[in-house]
Amino acid sequence: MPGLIDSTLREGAQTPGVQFTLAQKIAIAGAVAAVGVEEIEVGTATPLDDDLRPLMGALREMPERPRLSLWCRCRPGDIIHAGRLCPDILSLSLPASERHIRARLGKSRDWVLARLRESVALARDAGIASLSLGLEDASRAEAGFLTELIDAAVALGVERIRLADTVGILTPGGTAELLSKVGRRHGGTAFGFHGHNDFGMASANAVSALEAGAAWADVTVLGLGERAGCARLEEVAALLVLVLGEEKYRLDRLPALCTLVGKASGREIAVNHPVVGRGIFTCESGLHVHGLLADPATYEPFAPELVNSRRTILLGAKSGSRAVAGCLADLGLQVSPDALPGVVRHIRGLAAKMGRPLGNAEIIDLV
Ligand code: HCA
Ligand code: CU
Repeated sequence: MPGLIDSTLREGAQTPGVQFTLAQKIAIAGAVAAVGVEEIEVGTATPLDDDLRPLMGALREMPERPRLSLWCRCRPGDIIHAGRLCPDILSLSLPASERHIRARLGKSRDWVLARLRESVALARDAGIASLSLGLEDASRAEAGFLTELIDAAVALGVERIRLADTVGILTPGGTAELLSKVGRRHGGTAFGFHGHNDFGMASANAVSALEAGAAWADVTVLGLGERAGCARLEEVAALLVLVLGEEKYRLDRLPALCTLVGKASGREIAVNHPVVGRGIFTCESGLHVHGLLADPATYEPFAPELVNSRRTILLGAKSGSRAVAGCLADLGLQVSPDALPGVVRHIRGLAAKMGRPLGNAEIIDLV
């Protein structure tokens, strides 16, 4: 599988209220590259963005850099501008659904097909070697027209075609069906998938697209993006490595990347955020603590150290005697088997009264 395209600097930067500085953009790209992501969508090609030229210049100097792409509307001025910025690949974007073509733009299908031909020709004239076509709202496009658009793009030699689930309405099964269908018709073309998270399906859909033969899936750090955002880099990369066995991303770099993007975007990272939440390896309930002490894999899908974290076992109102015995042993405290039930009762009672689990010092005091 070729891999992931991080769009934190393009779609992520569109998030309401998010405004990265040039220095932040350079730092984020460096941290994304450190994870081993294959391609970075650096921004939207438009003469209105003063950061793009210095940003592309700085990123081109990165050692072992990912491929650098730009996203671009099919406007002549923007395409010519993109050519001057020399991306490794330019992603031209056009709407595929009736709603976007007619209601938003007041145009026709023929207009879209004509724009595609003109834009590809203009991009080639501008010296852009590799082209991607992003089909906006592909998940709601009429099937026949979607096929017509893809056929036209393939005939024009577009190297990659990206299907966007712009309003996040696909299920993982529907995503797989869509990608398998286009893949069957155009075996030689690389397909990409860009999924939104309006129903919480974005990361699952990204994985589903890859499993169904997509070469590329778009992601953003912390799922930044319009509305509920996009597929999350940290979730998709961790699943690819830890469940599907693709040993190509450095997961220990994810916490630093997410912290950096969290600060730059003003977003808190939830305690239970998959992969990088600070509470995901904390356990208090007796049943789970017992399992973890016997064999961590009973209740952990992967070792915390793989994502630079560690396990925390709390003693509280839900703790059982094995958890208490295990924790006391860890703290170097000796309690006879006869006294253990009383200690457990005390710990549970005190924790319930305080409404929180006990810290080490409180446990030592109590014992
Ligand atoms: C947007 C556009 C887009 C484009 C995707 C693409 C979408 O809403 O800003 O060109 O591949 O989600 O449709 O991000
Ligand atoms: Cu999008």
